[in-house]
Order: sequence, then C-alpha cells, then structure tokens
Amino acid sequence: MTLPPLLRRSAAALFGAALAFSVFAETKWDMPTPYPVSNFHTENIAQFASEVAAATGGQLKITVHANGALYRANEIKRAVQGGQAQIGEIIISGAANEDPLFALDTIPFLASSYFEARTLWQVSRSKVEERFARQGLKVLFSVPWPPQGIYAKVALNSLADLKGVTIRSYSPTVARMIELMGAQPVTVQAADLSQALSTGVVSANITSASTGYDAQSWQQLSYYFDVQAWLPKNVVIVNQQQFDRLDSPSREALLEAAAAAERRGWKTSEERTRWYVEQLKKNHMKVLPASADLQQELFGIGERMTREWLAQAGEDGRLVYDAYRQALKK
Ligand code: PCA
Repeated sequence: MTLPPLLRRSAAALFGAALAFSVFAETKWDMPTPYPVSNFHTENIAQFASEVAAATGGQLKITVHANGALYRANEIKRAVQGGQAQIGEIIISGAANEDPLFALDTIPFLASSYFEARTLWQVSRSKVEERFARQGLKVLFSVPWPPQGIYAKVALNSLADLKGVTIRSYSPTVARMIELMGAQPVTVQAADLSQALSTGVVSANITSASTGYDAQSWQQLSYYFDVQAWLPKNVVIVNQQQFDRLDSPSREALLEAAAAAERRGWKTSEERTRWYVEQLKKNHMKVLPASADLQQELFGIGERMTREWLAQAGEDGRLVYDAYRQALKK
C-alpha cells in the first residue's frame, strides 16, 4: 500500500517518536551484591538479571556488582532503601538488630536441613516481607546458604577448646552464639574473610562449606566441623518506589524471573552442598561431625537462643514459631 505523502510523513514521525520513547523508557538498575562472582548465589542472580533483560526486550537492564564492589555487604540494604541502588542482595540476618523476624533463620538448630529451612520460609515469608515493606523494600526472592559449621585450627572436643578464641561473625545472631560459646565475636564480611584469617584478626569461623571454599579457608584452618546448625538466607530486595515506576510488563517479567530464581537457587544450594564439602576434603581439611559433648553444648545454646528470640519477637514471633512447629508435625 502506498501512502499519500502527508500521511507518509506523519507515519515516519510517529515511528520516530515511538523509537525515541522506547529509548527513553529503557531502565537501568544497579544491583550491588556481597559475594564473589563465582558463588552460586551470584551466578543465580546473574541468570536472573539476564532473564529480566531478555523478557523485557532490553527495557530493564540490571547490572550486577558482585563482591561488595559497589556497596559493601553491610551498606547494601541502606543503599537500596535510599534509592542509591535500585535493587540488591543482602543476608537477612545481617539486619537482625532491626527486627527479630530477621534473626529467625539463624537461631541454631531451629531449622537445620533443607526441608526444615523450606518449611520455616513458608511459614515466615509473609511476616518477613511485611517487615521489609515497612522499610520501603519489596522482597523478590530468597535463597539459603548450605548448612553452617565451625572452622577451626585445632580439633574441638568441646567448647572449652574455643574459650577466648576470636571467631568471625557475619550477623548479630552469629555474634550472640559466639558469645554464648565463650569465644570472642569479630564481624568480618565474606569479602574480607581470607584476609582477616591470614592476618590473625580472627582464628576461627562459622559459615557454610560454600564460603569456606570461596575463601579457600584451608589455607589458614585445618578443621571443618559439619554441625549443620542453620541455613541462613539471602534475599533480593528492590526499592518499592523504583518497582512502582516500572511499566506493568516489566514488573511482571521481574516477578516471574524472581520466582524462577528462587526455585533454581534452593535447588542449586542443596545440590552443591556435598560438592562444596568434597572440595574442602580435597584441599586436605579434616571434615568431621561435632563430638557428642560439643553437639550437646551447641544444642543448649540453640535452646537458649530460641527462648531469647521468643521473648523478643512478641506476638508475630510466637505465631510464626507455632506455625513452624505445627507444619513440621504434618
Ligand atoms: N556464607 C556467608 C553467610 C552464610 C554463609 O554460608 C558468609 O559467611 O558471610
């Protein structure tokens, strides 16, 4: 069909305007994350970002800045709240001082398998989301770390072997546990872990086989006690105002990619756990279960921290806790 000249010109103008609009509508987000590029959380997030770009035809571009490079681990939440970064990844328990709900997944031995961790997330998710929402943050997805164990230089028969030892902590709850262990907590972010160990700022650690592998902890520490105390979760949060500014196809694409990332992340975390532990062994770490004495002492700390948490967490805490116990019985 040939258009009369006037119509042709206006069609061209319209097309030009549409092009200009689509360039204008392109949204670029910065996404600070705390962990190394090769970590499974970061890989999962990289895939999430590329799925969002693909699903929006490049309209929403998320640039991932891993390893605390844009904002350090403990600055990311505030950066997203303030809108300096639009989206980011944090470990939920890093914010435990702000709200007891953020401490729930680091109470020792409350949820120490993938099944239990999944159940705990199912019963606590809406309350955790609500707490973030009060701070102007929308939760997109959450993925657990492998179970947490103790890294040490010497064999541990009981807590007496850790008396006064400086132990690296990544959250207020972990610090509380270390205190109750009779040791000395020092907060060190994952990105600084190997340096803190090699300079002697800390001489033991509580984390997963995954982070022990990332930090090559066999260089300073000889033992990994695979006590499986809890599975802390990371969460990807977005600034609610930035989210609201997206057009609705972009919002949908983001939520869909987030749901896929959550499913994929839980699966990968569980599947890789054994592999990570194998890597520690391959690098000549002694991987051991806790001795009966140590286990009993740690369980005692878990019970105490559960009581302390219930006392702090009020009505909502009690509801979540009861729902969790109930769900496990089914
Ligand atoms: N790795 C992170 C948090 C929990 C984990 O397994 C870290 O050690 O910082």
